[in-house]
Amino acid sequence: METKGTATVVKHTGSHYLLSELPVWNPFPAVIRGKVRLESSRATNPVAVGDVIEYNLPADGGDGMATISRILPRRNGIIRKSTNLSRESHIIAANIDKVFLITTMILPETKLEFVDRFLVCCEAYQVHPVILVNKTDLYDEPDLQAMLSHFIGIYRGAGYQVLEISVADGRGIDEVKDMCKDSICLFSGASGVGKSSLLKALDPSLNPKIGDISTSHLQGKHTTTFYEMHPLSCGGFVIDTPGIRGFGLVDIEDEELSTYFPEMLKITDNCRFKPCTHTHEPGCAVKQAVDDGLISPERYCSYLGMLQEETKYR
Ligand SMILES: Nc1nc2c(ncn2[C@@H]2O[C@H](COP(=O)(O)OP(=O)(O)OP(=O)(O)O)[C@@H](O)[C@H]2O)c(=O)[nH]1
Ligand SMILES: [Mg+2]
Ligand SMILES: [Zn+2]
Repeated sequence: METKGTATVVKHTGSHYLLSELPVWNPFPAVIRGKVRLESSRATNPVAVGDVIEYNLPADGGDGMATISRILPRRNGIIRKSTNLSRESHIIAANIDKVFLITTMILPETKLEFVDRFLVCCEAYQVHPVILVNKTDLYDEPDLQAMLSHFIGIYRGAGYQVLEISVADGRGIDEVKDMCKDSICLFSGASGVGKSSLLKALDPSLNPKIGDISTSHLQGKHTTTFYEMHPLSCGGFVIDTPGIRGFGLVDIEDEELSTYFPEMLKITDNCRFKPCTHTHEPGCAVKQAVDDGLISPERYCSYLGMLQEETKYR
Protein backbone atom coordinates (compact mmCIF):
# COMPACT_ATOMS: atom_id res chain seq x y z
CA MET A 1 0.00 0.00 0.00
CA GLU A 2 1.20 3.47 -0.87
CA THR A 3 1.07 6.28 1.64
CA LYS A 4 -0.23 9.61 0.38
CA GLY A 5 0.21 12.92 2.10
CA THR A 6 0.46 16.67 1.83
CA ALA A 7 3.67 18.51 2.66
CA THR A 8 5.59 21.71 1.98
CA VAL A 9 8.76 21.87 -0.11
CA VAL A 10 11.50 23.08 2.25
CA LYS A 11 14.57 22.64 0.05
CA HIS A 12 15.27 22.38 -3.64
CA THR A 13 18.64 21.24 -4.97
CA GLY A 14 18.42 20.63 -8.69
CA SER A 15 16.56 17.35 -9.09
CA HIS A 16 15.97 16.65 -5.41
CA TYR A 17 13.55 18.11 -2.94
CA LEU A 18 13.12 18.00 0.81
CA LEU A 19 9.57 18.03 2.13
CA SER A 20 8.17 18.66 5.59
CA GLU A 21 4.63 18.40 6.92
CA LEU A 22 4.54 21.96 8.27
CA PRO A 23 4.09 23.19 10.90
CA VAL A 24 5.80 19.93 11.95
CA TRP A 25 9.50 19.88 11.09
CA ASN A 26 10.21 16.35 9.76
CA PRO A 27 12.18 16.84 6.52
CA PHE A 28 12.28 13.87 4.13
CA PRO A 29 13.55 13.55 0.54
CA ALA A 30 11.39 13.50 -2.56
CA VAL A 31 11.72 13.49 -6.32
CA ILE A 32 9.53 14.34 -9.28
CA ARG A 33 8.95 11.53 -11.75
CA GLY A 34 7.56 12.59 -15.08
CA LYS A 35 5.77 15.87 -15.48
CA VAL A 36 4.23 17.82 -12.65
CA ARG A 37 3.47 21.24 -13.95
CA LEU A 38 1.26 24.09 -13.08
CA GLU A 39 -0.96 24.90 -16.04
CA SER A 40 0.11 27.90 -18.13
CA SER A 41 3.49 28.14 -16.44
CA ARG A 42 6.66 28.87 -18.36
CA ALA A 43 8.73 28.36 -15.26
CA THR A 44 12.01 26.51 -15.52
CA ASN A 45 11.54 24.92 -12.10
CA PRO A 46 7.89 24.07 -11.73
CA VAL A 47 8.11 23.25 -8.03
CA ALA A 48 9.52 25.86 -5.65
CA VAL A 49 10.33 26.06 -1.98
CA GLY A 50 7.14 26.89 -0.13
CA ASP A 51 4.94 24.97 -2.55
CA VAL A 52 2.38 22.77 -0.88
CA ILE A 53 2.35 19.47 -2.72
CA GLU A 54 0.81 16.02 -2.58
CA TYR A 55 3.18 13.09 -2.46
CA ASN A 56 3.12 9.30 -2.68
CA LEU A 57 5.40 7.10 -0.65
CA PRO A 58 5.78 3.44 -1.71
CA ALA A 59 5.41 1.13 1.29
CA ASP A 60 7.67 -1.58 -0.15
CA GLY A 61 11.15 -1.26 -1.59
CA GLY A 62 12.06 1.16 -4.37
CA ASP A 63 14.42 3.82 -3.12
CA GLY A 64 11.98 4.71 -0.35
CA MET A 65 11.78 8.17 -1.86
CA ALA A 66 8.57 10.16 -1.86
CA THR A 67 7.27 11.21 -5.25
CA ILE A 68 5.67 14.61 -5.73
CA SER A 69 2.40 14.03 -7.56
CA ARG A 70 0.57 17.36 -7.51
CA ILE A 71 1.21 21.00 -6.71
CA LEU A 72 -1.65 22.62 -4.83
CA PRO A 73 -2.75 26.07 -6.00
CA ARG A 74 -0.39 28.84 -4.93
CA ARG A 75 -1.37 31.80 -2.82
CA ASN A 76 1.48 33.78 -4.34
CA GLY A 77 4.92 33.27 -5.81
CA ILE A 78 8.07 35.24 -6.36
CA ILE A 79 9.04 34.84 -9.97
CA ARG A 80 11.89 36.28 -11.93
CA LYS A 81 13.20 36.06 -15.43
CA SER A 82 16.39 34.04 -15.69
CA THR A 83 17.94 36.87 -17.70
CA ASN A 84 16.64 40.11 -19.14
CA LEU A 85 16.41 38.75 -22.67
CA SER A 86 14.92 35.43 -21.76
CA ARG A 87 11.23 34.60 -21.94
CA GLU A 88 11.78 31.90 -19.34
CA SER A 89 10.87 32.62 -15.77
CA HIS A 90 12.11 31.13 -12.57
CA ILE A 91 10.02 30.67 -9.46
CA ILE A 92 12.05 31.56 -6.40
CA ALA A 93 9.47 30.61 -3.80
CA ALA A 94 5.74 30.21 -3.26
CA ASN A 95 3.14 30.83 -0.54
CA ILE A 96 5.20 33.46 1.27
CA ASP A 97 3.78 35.60 4.08
CA LYS A 98 6.54 38.18 4.06
CA VAL A 99 9.68 38.98 2.10
CA PHE A 100 12.60 40.68 3.76
CA LEU A 101 14.69 42.51 1.22
CA ILE A 102 18.07 42.83 2.86
CA THR A 103 20.13 45.78 1.70
CA THR A 104 23.43 47.43 2.63
CA MET A 105 24.91 50.85 1.90
CA ILE A 106 28.40 49.37 1.49
CA LEU A 107 30.01 45.94 1.25
CA PRO A 108 28.15 45.59 -1.06
CA GLU A 109 26.31 48.73 -2.11
CA THR A 110 22.66 48.04 -2.92
CA LYS A 111 21.51 50.00 -5.97
CA LEU A 112 18.17 51.80 -5.86
CA GLU A 113 17.09 50.39 -9.25
CA PHE A 114 17.57 46.92 -7.83
CA VAL A 115 15.39 47.69 -4.81
CA ASP A 116 12.71 49.23 -7.03
CA ARG A 117 12.61 46.25 -9.37
CA PHE A 118 12.38 43.91 -6.43
CA LEU A 119 9.51 45.89 -4.90
CA VAL A 120 7.63 45.94 -8.21
CA CYS A 121 7.84 42.16 -8.30
CA CYS A 122 6.57 41.90 -4.72
CA GLU A 123 3.60 44.12 -5.56
CA ALA A 124 2.90 42.22 -8.78
CA TYR A 125 2.96 38.86 -7.03
CA GLN A 126 1.16 40.08 -3.91
CA VAL A 127 3.88 39.34 -1.41
CA HIS A 128 4.36 41.75 1.49
CA PRO A 129 7.89 43.26 1.45
CA VAL A 130 9.86 44.66 4.39
CA ILE A 131 13.17 46.41 3.71
CA LEU A 132 16.01 45.75 6.13
CA VAL A 133 19.14 47.88 6.02
CA ASN A 134 21.87 45.70 7.51
CA LYS A 135 25.44 46.45 8.63
CA THR A 136 24.44 49.76 10.27
CA ASP A 137 27.48 49.23 12.54
CA LEU A 138 29.58 50.31 9.52
CA TYR A 139 27.89 53.61 8.70
CA ASP A 140 29.55 56.07 11.08
CA GLU A 141 31.05 58.33 8.41
CA PRO A 142 28.94 61.38 7.53
CA ASP A 143 28.57 60.51 3.84
CA LEU A 144 27.38 57.00 4.70
CA GLN A 145 24.99 58.44 7.27
CA ALA A 146 23.66 60.77 4.59
CA MET A 147 23.31 57.90 2.13
CA LEU A 148 21.42 55.89 4.73
CA SER A 149 18.93 58.62 5.60
CA HIS A 150 18.39 59.36 1.91
CA PHE A 151 17.67 55.68 1.27
CA ILE A 152 15.32 55.37 4.22
CA GLY A 153 13.54 58.59 3.25
CA ILE A 154 12.85 57.30 -0.27
CA TYR A 155 11.33 54.00 0.80
CA ARG A 156 9.42 55.17 3.86
CA GLY A 157 8.16 58.00 1.67
CA ALA A 158 6.87 55.43 -0.82
CA GLY A 159 5.00 53.69 2.01
CA TYR A 160 7.33 50.79 2.78
CA GLN A 161 8.41 49.53 6.16
CA VAL A 162 12.17 50.03 6.54
CA LEU A 163 14.12 48.76 9.53
CA GLU A 164 17.76 49.47 10.37
CA ILE A 165 19.56 46.39 11.68
CA SER A 166 23.03 45.11 12.41
CA VAL A 167 23.82 41.44 12.79
CA ALA A 168 27.21 42.53 14.15
CA ASP A 169 25.90 44.54 17.11
CA GLY A 170 22.41 43.05 17.46
CA ARG A 171 20.47 46.17 16.54
CA GLY A 172 16.93 45.40 15.35
CA ILE A 173 17.30 41.62 15.60
CA ASP A 174 14.48 41.21 18.15
CA GLU A 175 12.14 43.23 15.95
CA VAL A 176 12.90 40.95 12.99
CA LYS A 177 12.29 37.93 15.23
CA ASP A 178 8.87 39.29 16.13
CA MET A 179 8.02 39.82 12.48
CA CYS A 180 9.01 36.24 11.61
CA LYS A 181 6.81 34.61 14.24
CA ASP A 182 4.03 32.36 12.96
CA SER A 183 4.83 33.00 9.33
CA ILE A 184 6.83 31.81 6.36
CA CYS A 185 9.33 34.52 5.46
CA LEU A 186 11.84 34.80 2.68
CA PHE A 187 15.22 36.54 2.85
CA SER A 188 16.40 38.03 -0.39
CA GLY A 189 19.04 40.48 -1.56
CA ALA A 190 22.44 40.62 -3.21
CA SER A 191 25.25 38.27 -2.24
CA GLY A 192 27.08 39.38 0.90
CA VAL A 193 24.37 41.58 2.46
CA GLY A 194 24.09 39.14 5.37
CA LYS A 195 21.02 36.98 4.72
CA SER A 196 22.54 33.84 6.18
CA SER A 197 24.19 35.82 9.00
CA LEU A 198 20.79 37.24 9.94
CA LEU A 199 19.27 33.77 9.94
CA LYS A 200 21.95 32.64 12.36
CA ALA A 201 21.37 35.70 14.54
CA LEU A 202 17.65 34.89 14.72
CA ASP A 203 18.38 31.31 15.77
CA PRO A 204 21.96 30.51 16.84
CA SER A 205 21.20 26.77 16.74
CA LEU A 206 21.10 26.99 12.93
CA ASN A 207 24.32 26.72 10.96
CA PRO A 208 23.94 28.27 7.53
CA LYS A 209 27.14 28.74 5.57
CA ILE A 210 28.36 32.33 5.90
CA GLY A 211 30.75 33.82 3.37
CA ASP A 212 33.00 36.83 3.42
CA ILE A 213 33.27 39.87 1.23
CA SER A 214 35.70 39.83 -1.67
CA THR A 215 38.37 42.45 -1.00
CA SER A 216 38.80 43.21 -4.71
CA HIS A 217 35.13 43.47 -5.72
CA LEU A 218 33.68 44.53 -2.34
CA GLN A 219 30.87 42.06 -2.94
CA GLY A 220 29.73 38.71 -1.59
CA LYS A 221 30.96 35.41 -2.97
CA HIS A 222 27.64 33.66 -3.60
CA THR A 223 28.00 31.44 -0.57
CA THR A 224 24.41 30.21 -0.28
CA THR A 225 23.59 28.17 -3.37
CA PHE A 226 20.21 26.60 -2.58
CA TYR A 227 16.76 27.77 -1.65
CA GLU A 228 16.22 26.33 1.77
CA MET A 229 13.65 26.77 4.52
CA HIS A 230 14.74 26.74 8.17
CA PRO A 231 12.57 26.46 11.29
CA LEU A 232 13.19 29.23 13.84
CA SER A 233 13.25 28.28 17.54
CA CYS A 234 11.16 31.40 18.24
CA GLY A 235 8.47 30.11 15.84
CA GLY A 236 8.10 30.70 12.13
CA PHE A 237 10.08 29.57 9.11
CA VAL A 238 12.66 31.43 7.05
CA ILE A 239 13.71 30.68 3.49
CA ASP A 240 17.34 31.60 2.94
CA THR A 241 18.18 32.15 -0.72
CA PRO A 242 21.26 32.60 -2.93
CA GLY A 243 22.23 36.24 -3.52
CA ILE A 244 20.61 37.61 -6.64
CA ARG A 245 22.53 39.65 -9.22
CA GLY A 246 19.84 41.21 -11.33
CA PHE A 247 16.13 41.20 -11.46
CA GLY A 248 14.21 41.02 -14.74
CA LEU A 249 10.54 41.92 -14.79
CA VAL A 250 8.07 39.29 -15.85
CA ASP A 251 4.86 39.84 -17.79
CA ILE A 252 4.15 43.40 -16.68
CA GLU A 253 2.41 45.65 -19.20
CA ASP A 254 3.31 49.36 -19.54
CA GLU A 255 -0.11 50.54 -18.32
CA GLU A 256 0.12 48.22 -15.35
CA LEU A 257 3.62 49.16 -14.19
CA SER A 258 2.75 52.29 -12.19
CA THR A 259 0.13 50.34 -10.21
CA TYR A 260 3.07 48.53 -8.62
CA PHE A 261 4.47 51.82 -7.30
CA PRO A 262 2.11 52.39 -4.33
CA GLU A 263 2.83 56.11 -4.14
CA MET A 264 1.87 56.47 -7.83
CA LEU A 265 -1.15 54.19 -7.63
CA LYS A 266 -2.58 56.38 -4.87
CA ILE A 267 -2.84 59.47 -7.08
CA THR A 268 -3.21 58.04 -10.58
CA ASP A 269 -6.96 58.78 -10.51
CA ASN A 270 -6.03 62.45 -10.61
CA CYS A 271 -4.26 62.15 -13.99
CA ARG A 272 -6.21 63.81 -16.80
CA PHE A 273 -5.77 60.84 -19.17
CA LYS A 274 -6.70 57.29 -18.27
CA PRO A 275 -4.77 55.18 -18.64
CA CYS A 276 -1.78 57.48 -18.20
CA THR A 277 1.80 56.28 -18.58
CA HIS A 278 2.99 59.31 -16.56
CA THR A 279 5.56 60.15 -19.24
CA HIS A 280 4.36 62.75 -21.79
CA GLU A 281 0.65 63.20 -20.97
CA PRO A 282 -0.49 66.72 -20.01
CA GLY A 283 -2.19 67.04 -16.64
CA CYS A 284 -0.32 64.07 -15.15
CA ALA A 285 -0.67 63.93 -11.36
CA VAL A 286 2.39 61.72 -10.97
CA LYS A 287 4.70 64.13 -12.81
CA GLN A 288 3.22 66.95 -10.75
CA ALA A 289 3.91 65.02 -7.54
CA VAL A 290 7.52 64.49 -8.61
CA ASP A 291 7.85 68.24 -9.27
CA ASP A 292 6.29 68.99 -5.90
CA GLY A 293 8.73 66.67 -4.12
CA LEU A 294 5.97 64.25 -3.05
CA ILE A 295 7.29 61.37 -5.14
CA SER A 296 11.02 60.76 -5.08
CA PRO A 297 12.81 61.52 -8.36
CA GLU A 298 14.81 58.32 -7.90
CA ARG A 299 11.67 56.17 -7.81
CA TYR A 300 10.25 58.00 -10.83
CA CYS A 301 13.55 57.48 -12.64
CA SER A 302 13.46 53.75 -11.91
CA TYR A 303 9.89 53.68 -13.19
CA LEU A 304 10.94 55.29 -16.49
CA GLY A 305 13.87 52.90 -16.78
CA MET A 306 11.60 49.89 -16.38
CA LEU A 307 9.12 51.24 -18.93
CA GLN A 308 11.88 51.69 -21.48
CA GLU A 309 13.34 48.31 -20.87
CA GLU A 310 10.02 46.54 -21.17
CA THR A 311 9.54 48.14 -24.58
CA LYS A 312 13.04 47.27 -25.66
CA TYR A 313 12.80 43.61 -24.84
CA ARG A 314 9.25 42.89 -25.83
N1 LIG B 1 30.01 44.56 9.72
C1 LIG B 1 29.01 43.70 9.51
N2 LIG B 1 29.21 42.60 8.77
C2 LIG B 1 28.17 41.75 8.57
C3 LIG B 1 26.90 42.00 9.14
N3 LIG B 1 26.07 41.00 8.74
C4 LIG B 1 26.79 40.16 7.99
N4 LIG B 1 28.07 40.61 7.87
C5 LIG B 1 29.18 39.96 7.13
O1 LIG B 1 28.87 39.94 5.74
C6 LIG B 1 29.49 38.80 5.12
C7 LIG B 1 28.50 38.05 4.26
O2 LIG B 1 27.51 37.45 5.07
P1 LIG B 1 26.52 36.29 4.57
O3 LIG B 1 25.55 36.09 5.68
O4 LIG B 1 27.24 35.11 4.07
O5 LIG B 1 25.81 37.01 3.34
P2 LIG B 1 24.65 36.42 2.39
O6 LIG B 1 23.73 37.55 2.11
O7 LIG B 1 24.07 35.20 2.98
O8 LIG B 1 25.46 36.09 1.06
P3 LIG B 1 25.16 34.95 -0.08
O9 LIG B 1 24.86 33.67 0.59
O10 LIG B 1 26.43 34.92 -0.87
O11 LIG B 1 24.03 35.48 -0.90
C8 LIG B 1 30.08 37.98 6.27
O12 LIG B 1 31.45 38.27 6.34
C9 LIG B 1 29.35 38.49 7.48
O13 LIG B 1 30.10 38.34 8.67
C10 LIG B 1 26.73 43.19 9.93
O14 LIG B 1 25.66 43.51 10.48
N5 LIG B 1 27.80 44.00 10.08
MG1 LIG C 1 23.87 33.27 2.32
ZN1 LIG D 1 -0.13 60.35 -15.12
